[in-house]
Amino acid sequence: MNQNGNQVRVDERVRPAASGGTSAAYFAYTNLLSTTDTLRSLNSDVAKMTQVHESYKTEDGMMGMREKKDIVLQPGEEIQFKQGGLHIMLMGIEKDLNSEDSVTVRLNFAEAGEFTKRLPVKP
Ligand SMILES: [Cu+2]
Repeated sequence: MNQNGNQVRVDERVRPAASGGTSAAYFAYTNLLSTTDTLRSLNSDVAKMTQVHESYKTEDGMMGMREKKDIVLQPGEEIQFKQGGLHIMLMGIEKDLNSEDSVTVRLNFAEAGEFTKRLPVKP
């Protein structure tokens, strides 16, 4: 929520990247079930490895990021993957990602099953 009480929308996109590099995917997902759900695994069609990362401040004030495991969503809870926060990290990019390409990210939940998201590549 922002200060007006409106839901903040995530700019859905994947960052451009060169083959062999890394990229990140940004979007939001809401648990529409009436039960708690857990993210079991994720993958994408353009990367060798796909992980949920969190951004954090290191002891010397630098920004770092690390894998975030145990993603648990309460009923109705929305998770936002966005720049500077939780994000989907795409590692080992297998081809150049340029504007107007699109990328598929799949999230696998214990309860909701597979959720597929198609995202545009945008700087
Ligand atoms: Cu990351």
